[in-house]
Amino acid sequence: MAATRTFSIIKPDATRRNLTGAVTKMLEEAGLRVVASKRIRMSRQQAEGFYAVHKERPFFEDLVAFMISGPVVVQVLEGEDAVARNRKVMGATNPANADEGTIRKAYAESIEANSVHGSDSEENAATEIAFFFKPDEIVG
Ligand code: IDP
Ligand code: MG
Repeated sequence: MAATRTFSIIKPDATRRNLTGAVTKMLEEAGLRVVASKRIRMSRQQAEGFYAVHKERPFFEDLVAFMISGPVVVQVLEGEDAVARNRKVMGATNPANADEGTIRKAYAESIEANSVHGSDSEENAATEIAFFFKPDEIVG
């Protein structure tokens, strides 16, 4: 199977606790390669745009406030079946339901401050990658 790409964010709860390397190590050990990475402070406009699919959800305002509360690390990950591979190593949205060996089981603080984002489909991965990266910033 050919390598594919997905989009990841190391969220503010993880950057605050200096877990960028620890999270990235788990991604790499799961067979994913970081082919683009930058540490940014998201603007409110970016966070609202990125999470627009959730704007009717009751937690939307809190989620946006959380995502702009500190730096994040946006990454493009490459690997075999990258979207599913990343979702597997991330673990369930709510860390209380996350399997052993997953990033959220190891590091998430709560259902909101759950350390990582990962695209949920190939189509959304392409959209999310283009939201934060120019093609020449991705080096496979
Ligand atoms: P996912 O990140 O596992 O794909 P989504 O349902 O897409 O989960 O939700 C996006 C993000 O919104 C979650 O990662 C989490 O930070 C936050 N979130 C999801 N559900 C809740 C909730 O019930 N309360 C508070 N925050 C939530
Ligand atoms: Mg999601």
